Amino acid sequence: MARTLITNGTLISASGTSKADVLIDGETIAALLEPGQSTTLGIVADRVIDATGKYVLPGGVDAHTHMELPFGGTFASDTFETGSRAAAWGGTTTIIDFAVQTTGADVQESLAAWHGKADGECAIDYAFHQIVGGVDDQSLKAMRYLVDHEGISSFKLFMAYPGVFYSDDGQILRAMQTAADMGAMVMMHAENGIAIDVIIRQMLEKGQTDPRSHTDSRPVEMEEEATNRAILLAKVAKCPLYVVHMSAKEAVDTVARARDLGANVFGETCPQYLYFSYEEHMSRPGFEGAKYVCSTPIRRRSEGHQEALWRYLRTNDLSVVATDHCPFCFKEQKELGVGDFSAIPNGIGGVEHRMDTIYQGVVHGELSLARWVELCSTTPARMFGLYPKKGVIAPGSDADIVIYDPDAKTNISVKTHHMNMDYSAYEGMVIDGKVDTVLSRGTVVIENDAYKGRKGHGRYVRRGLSQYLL
Ligand code: DUC
Ligand code: ZN
Ligand code: ZN
Repeated sequence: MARTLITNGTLISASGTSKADVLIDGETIAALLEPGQSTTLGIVADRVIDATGKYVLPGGVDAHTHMELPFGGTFASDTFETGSRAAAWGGTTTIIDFAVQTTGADVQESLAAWHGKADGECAIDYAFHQIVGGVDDQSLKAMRYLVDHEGISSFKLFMAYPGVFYSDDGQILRAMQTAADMGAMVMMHAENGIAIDVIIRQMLEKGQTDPRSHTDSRPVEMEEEATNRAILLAKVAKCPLYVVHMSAKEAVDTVARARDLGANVFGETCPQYLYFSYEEHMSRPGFEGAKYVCSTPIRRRSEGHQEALWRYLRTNDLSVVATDHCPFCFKEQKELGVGDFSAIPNGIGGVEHRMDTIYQGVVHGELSLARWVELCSTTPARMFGLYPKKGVIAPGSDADIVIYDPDAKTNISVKTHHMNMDYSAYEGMVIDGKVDTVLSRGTVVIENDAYKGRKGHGRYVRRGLSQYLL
């Protein structure tokens, strides 16, 4: 088994920073050594990586991606091959993607189809959540099977998208009861889709068709109401609840209140909600705002959502930053919605930029280094039953490691990114810091600005139950 030694770096974990060398044996971490200890002990490594002046952190865990998601008559443009490679470039070494069951389809067959898309394609390790788009006796039974036999311990339900993924309150309650019984997590897309569809129709009738109408059609109250309803349904079912892609401060307020009362309720936000705004991005001239159409929507900066989200990331009322990576090209995909904002495929690609964009929170004094790692790696691993295989640099853990250079800069552009998209939502953003070297289970996959990995290196990881419950 090849041995690798990472020396002279500053180790960042969810609990703080320290000076330590990391010894890797094959695919796992063998030991953490005090500086100089490897020489004293006469340790010989096949390869030494000098991390002087750099941070050494556990590889990122992106708990929310949608490779090849069918949506709005098209498919998210990254395959597992292109998307997992882009993730590696950005310092993410595990993705949790969503297998999709639509109404009437068989859950286990839909999971098998997702395995078929990912098997042998990924550059990094991957796991799945299961979307249950049609809650009935059969799918409830399948949920139990997936927890027991398939390493899937979290199920996404939708209060939005009537006729596509939508579940009504009775269906949600039943799925939550089943999940609770199994110790599994329900993940919720919390927007009142029935009311939103009424607003969309009314806006289109009035001739409001431009991309920024997408935000106007999904008022803050629609997210707030649905989040609160999901929290109360979860309370009745005694089910852990994880609310995905939160953008409205009023919605996170409801999560914070539930958490203050000791509930197993958790919030996730995404870089797009921390950086993009209605005023600056959704309102760009022509059809440009379509690049930022996602759900929940990009909110008004003037309403204070961004500041509140950063604050909630500090207080842990938002516990995870994921990307909701759901890329669509501008040409031919986003353009499906020219003349009708409701036909713009919902989603932003960002799997490559999460570690960098959230590191800016450290640069700007919003987050500590430890909190950066906690939000982007350790908590998602614990939240979704991957810990301590993932999310930590400790003996016995997978050697998924990022060496991060705080003194370098990253220029984000469609010209240099690796996602399969014809634009970058982050175009022109200059970032302090840079992903320098990435190891996936002991194998170097990114080094010297080059991809050294291969498709098929990434393996499916079976997950246990959440290790994060209160
Ligand atoms: N939101 C998005 O922006 N895209 C895909 C699905 C979703 O819920
Ligand atoms: Zn969603
Ligand atoms: Zn999503």
